[in-house]
Amino acid sequence: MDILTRISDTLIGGDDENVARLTRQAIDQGIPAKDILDRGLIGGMNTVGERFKVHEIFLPEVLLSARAMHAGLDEIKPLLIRDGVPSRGKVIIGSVQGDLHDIGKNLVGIMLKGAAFEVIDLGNDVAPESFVETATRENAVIIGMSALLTTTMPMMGSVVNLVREQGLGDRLKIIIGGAPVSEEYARQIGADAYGFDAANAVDRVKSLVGVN
Ligand code: B1M
Repeated sequence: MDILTRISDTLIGGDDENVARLTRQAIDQGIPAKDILDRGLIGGMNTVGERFKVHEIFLPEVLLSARAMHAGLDEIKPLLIRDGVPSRGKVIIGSVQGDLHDIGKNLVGIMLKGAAFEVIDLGNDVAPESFVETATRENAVIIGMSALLTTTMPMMGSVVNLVREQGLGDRLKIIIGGAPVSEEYARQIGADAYGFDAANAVDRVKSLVGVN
């Protein structure tokens, strides 16, 4: 069995220590971080999602897999982040109010740091006011929101409305993402961009602030 399949299987089994160990081993073998991420870690997490949906596994198992995912991400993070590069601007990120899913959001944060943005991560379950107050105080150029639940998606619209009400829309752009979100939804609520994955989020943020 190749090492990426082993990472994926071990993540599905929720074994964080061995996911970290295998991820280090894959790095040592020279496998690109993007492959470890896409085929090993995210691949495993997608299977977890499918099994959870059909009630083959339950929340405790999903939580263990999420912990294992974070353990793997911690190992590849240094490969995705470039230090000491001048900042291209501040980005405020968070999972919206009511939403505790943070793996995708964390990944977006890591990739943005890798593209030389200064990232302020507000964590999960972030109130609309908190996004906007922090962005104003920090003079941020972007707010990035993640939602994984159809029930929490509408909070994104609340943030867009707050930004508009406060007349900040000219200098503060909004990008949204997460499994139930779409380009169409972004248009509907008046967000400036939608990112379908973390790498695409970086491309969209770059074009919003006008850098290559
Ligand atoms: Co939950 N969960 N969960 N869960 N969970 C989903 C989302 C679900 C689809 C599972 C399913 O039924 N198949 C389902 C949602 C159904 C729906 O609303 N349509 C669901 C449910 C129902 C729930 C609970 C309600 C379950 C319950 O309590 N009965 C509950 C809600 C808790 C809450 O938030 N209030 C719940 C809880 C949990 C855990 C806490 C156990 C755990 C989260 C742990 C954590 O995040 N620390 C968890 C997990 C792990 C999942 C699944 C299995 C995996 C999510 C994940 O991390 N994927 C998920 C099933 C699935 O998505 N297949 C599921 C990997 C991650 C890299 O992908 O986050 O999609 P993702 O991010 C992607 C893109 O979406 C994008 O980039 C990333 C890839 O590069 N992206 C952005 C994300 N944010 C972006 C922002 C951007 C741009 C791109 O710009 C700013």
